[in-house]
Amino acid sequence: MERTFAIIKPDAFAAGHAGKILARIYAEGFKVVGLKKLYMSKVEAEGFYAVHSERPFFAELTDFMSSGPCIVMALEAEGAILKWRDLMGATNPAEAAEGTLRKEFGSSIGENATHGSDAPETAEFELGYFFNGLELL
Ligand code: YYY
Ligand code: MG
Repeated sequence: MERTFAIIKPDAFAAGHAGKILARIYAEGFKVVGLKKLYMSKVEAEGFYAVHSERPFFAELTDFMSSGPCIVMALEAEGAILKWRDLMGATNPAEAAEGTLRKEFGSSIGENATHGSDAPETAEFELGYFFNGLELL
């Protein structure tokens, strides 16, 4: 079993899509081993996305991620990292496949409804950034 880190981003949360996204997560066979609602500060968003700090979209991205509440999750499944990336779809909702979460709930490349770790090392960093071990059950 593998674990990945996922976020229902502020756009999707504010639009009231969290319930539908969670229903998809369960329907696709993920186990939700951690879940909490939080309101990221700008500094917390910058730390989370530190890998993108030199990218031109960094300021916009971290403003957006600290613009409202979101839901952070630890998801468990066989091949959870790729499985969740597949369910989310492409970064740009306009290029995301039919039936993916970003296609259904994303509105632009910046406001794309969900986040998912892209590799085992990033999953480990991201899970540890928002959860302590006792919170993952
Ligand atoms: O992993 P993923 O979220 O699919 O994309 P990343 O390339 O890691 O970028 C992180 C985040 O940054 C993306 O979800 C939206 C935003 N972003 C952007 O606003 N503009 C871009 N050209 C690329 C990414
Ligand atoms: Mg990424």
